[in-house]
Amino acid sequence: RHADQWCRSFNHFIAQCLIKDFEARPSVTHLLEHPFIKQAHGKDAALRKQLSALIQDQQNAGSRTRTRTKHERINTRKTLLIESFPDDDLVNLEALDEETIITHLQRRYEELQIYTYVGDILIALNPFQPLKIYSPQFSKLYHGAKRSDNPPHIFATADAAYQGMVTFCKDQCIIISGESGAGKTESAHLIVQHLTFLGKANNRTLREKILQVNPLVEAFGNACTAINDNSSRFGKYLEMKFTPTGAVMGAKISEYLLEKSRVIKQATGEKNFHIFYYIYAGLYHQDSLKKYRLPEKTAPRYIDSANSKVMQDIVSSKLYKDQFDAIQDCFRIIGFSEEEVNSVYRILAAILNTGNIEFTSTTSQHQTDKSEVPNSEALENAAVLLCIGAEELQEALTSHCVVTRGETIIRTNTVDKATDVRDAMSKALYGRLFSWIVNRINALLQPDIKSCAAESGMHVGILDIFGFENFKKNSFEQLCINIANEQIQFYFNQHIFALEQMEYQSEAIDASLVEYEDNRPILDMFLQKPMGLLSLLDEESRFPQATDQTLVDKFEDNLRYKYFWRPKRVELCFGIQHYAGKVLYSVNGFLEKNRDTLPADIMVVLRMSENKLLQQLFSNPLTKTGNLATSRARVTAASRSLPPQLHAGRTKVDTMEMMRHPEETTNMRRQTVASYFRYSLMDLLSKMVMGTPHFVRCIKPNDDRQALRFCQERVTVQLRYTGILETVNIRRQGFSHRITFDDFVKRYYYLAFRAHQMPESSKENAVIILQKAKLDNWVLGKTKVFLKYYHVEQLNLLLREVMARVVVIQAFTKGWLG
Ligand code: AOV
Ligand code: MG
Repeated sequence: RHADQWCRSFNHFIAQCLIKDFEARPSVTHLLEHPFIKQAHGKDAALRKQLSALIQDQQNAGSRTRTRTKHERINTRKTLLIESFPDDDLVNLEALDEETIITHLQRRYEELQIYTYVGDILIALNPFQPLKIYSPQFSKLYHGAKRSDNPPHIFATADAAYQGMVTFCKDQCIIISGESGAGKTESAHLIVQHLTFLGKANNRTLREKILQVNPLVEAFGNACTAINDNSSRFGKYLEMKFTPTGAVMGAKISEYLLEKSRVIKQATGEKNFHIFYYIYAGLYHQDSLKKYRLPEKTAPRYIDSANSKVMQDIVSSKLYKDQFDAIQDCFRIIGFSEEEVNSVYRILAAILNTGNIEFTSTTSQHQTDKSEVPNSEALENAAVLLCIGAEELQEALTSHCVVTRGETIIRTNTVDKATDVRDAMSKALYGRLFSWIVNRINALLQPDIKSCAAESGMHVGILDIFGFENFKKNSFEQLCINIANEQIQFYFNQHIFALEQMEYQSEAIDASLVEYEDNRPILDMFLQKPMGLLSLLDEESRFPQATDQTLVDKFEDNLRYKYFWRPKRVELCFGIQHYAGKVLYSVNGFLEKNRDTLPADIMVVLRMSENKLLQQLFSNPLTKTGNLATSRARVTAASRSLPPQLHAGRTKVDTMEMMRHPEETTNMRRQTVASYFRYSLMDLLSKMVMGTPHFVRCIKPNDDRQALRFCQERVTVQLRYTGILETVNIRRQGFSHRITFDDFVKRYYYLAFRAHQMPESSKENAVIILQKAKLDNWVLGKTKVFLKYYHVEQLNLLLREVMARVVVIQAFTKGWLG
């Protein structure tokens, strides 16, 4: 009788174990393959009944959240019922070592399960092939579903953000990170897609508009690099705004640090911003190249620096032309006027023509080097397109005014100088055009202010920046990009760390037990004032006599960090040990790029344009800065009417001062790219910390962009530096398992109590079990037992042993073993 009673409670226990297991791994096959079930299935009717009810329950629960029509159901099964597994979440794995994690990810990747959770973080492996898991059916499937209902998915993360926003009335922020080509931008698109699906806008047009934002901005801000054919060359924070009930009502983009230098020059094998090729192809097929004064035979230098077959590509590629049509649609749907679009094309064509302006050297009667424009076609084209005078443009390119002690002098530019001014003008035109487009989109997608909801609305922000880069040659752009990535990494660390700490504190456990290294010292090395790298760069940029050599010497003398080194054999280079790896930077051009000067003379000419858009780009609507700039420009303009004999250079002046980009000459007087960058980072960070964060970590499985190729080494490195392994390690080193007293006692009471006497779920009983299992180093919180990973391993081992004994006894008493 006693044995019988014992068996019943044992059955109950086994069923409980199976239910737990089944919840984590809702696969019927798996359950039926369980050794106990296999053995018991045919012999224990009560258990059989219980199990089939359970399976039925699970299936019903599953199908409730799944699609409705038969067709959809079949489709979804086919594509999606690659079942959920316990390793959907790495934190659930019993063994948390690197090798196990990598093996799991590899197996999943090979089964095209590109998404995996690590706690609340989503890992996304780039599949490098289109997957059929992003249709509206999938959006439906993930809509409001429990996380364990479906395999991990980017839609689940988007959904969690949306639900979090609606439920807690709090802004959310999805931070997508990963190195170049890892899939951040694609992920951002998918998130926007799911959010537009969720935030059913009352008017369809708004939804359509929002979906066009990314493609449009990316046509202007993305380009083909050595690593990624569609590489983001700017950082983007897209806020999708919702009403309190969760209907989408608008959007706003903030852009960060566009890589303007790409307009004038690209590294070998790389290209200019997409839009240049799109419009060239589009205008070619529309027979409008002439109208925009673009050459028909050879492509302009800015888009054909390597003397490649660009023109052939443009003419023959249907892709470029299709993209042009798509961009036209984007402009139209978002609401740009035809006149505006036309002006945008004119400016782009003007930039291309500007790049074709050449200078030759002549010697004036005063023996100063002077530059001239021998063939004025490109210059005239640019001037016509910009609606400015060709002569004024030429003058602004080949000479400059300086004001000193109340005297205005015009000095001639050397060929090199004139070339620099030309390129500075192109960069300024493009940079300002880009910002204008972004602002215009924001204005067109602004929530309707008349509706009161606008004020009480909330948003989900999506951060997609340029990923960590390490090319053969790295310059100022890479430095900024990598610092931005350091900052995001820092935020990530902070968040994970803070979460851990909070959990410890709420359980009244000593939080100093959570320990790990972060990348703060590297960030300090860059951002600290006045001795951080960016400050040193700014300081050096202020000296007109500074050279690459003095700059790199200054870095070496002042940056006493283990993360900085100066390679002996490579001149004018310095190395940084970033969180994501070692990068060697060449300081060549750092100073110029940081100063980013646009001569006032050019400003003046462009401001006199008859084109409305251009006037807008170069006017200063706000701030005192504007007044300063205008007054300075006025002085310069006035100086043009001076008699020619006064034009020759006489006095030594601080030309840098005069050449300072007026808008950027704020109260601090010298606004450099570095200081603007620092400000942008702060701005970005402040946006991020305002919302509840959700992290997506994109991983590049191989460097050849091959589908299904999983390079263990590459993945390990990325997992390590993104802190995924660190996160897992924190858990591993700290108390990886936190189990409520109730759960703990229910799960392990067999180890200390009689099987049929389930004890009360108390802290005391938990301690009795832990002591009986001869464990130490565990900690008790207010409601939970904090265990190390090896405690759990030990407990499970003990439990299995006890169970094995029990199974034998039970089998014996039931006569299963004959
Ligand atoms: P990135 O944004 O992380 O790089 P992208 O999002 O542009 O990288 O992804 C690079 C390429 O990988 C894309 O053009 C796609 O071909 C492919 N890809 C990425 N994610 C997916 C996906 N979910 N499904 C199918 N293909 C995908 V950079 O912007 O360079 O840092 O600056
Ligand atoms: Mg990108």
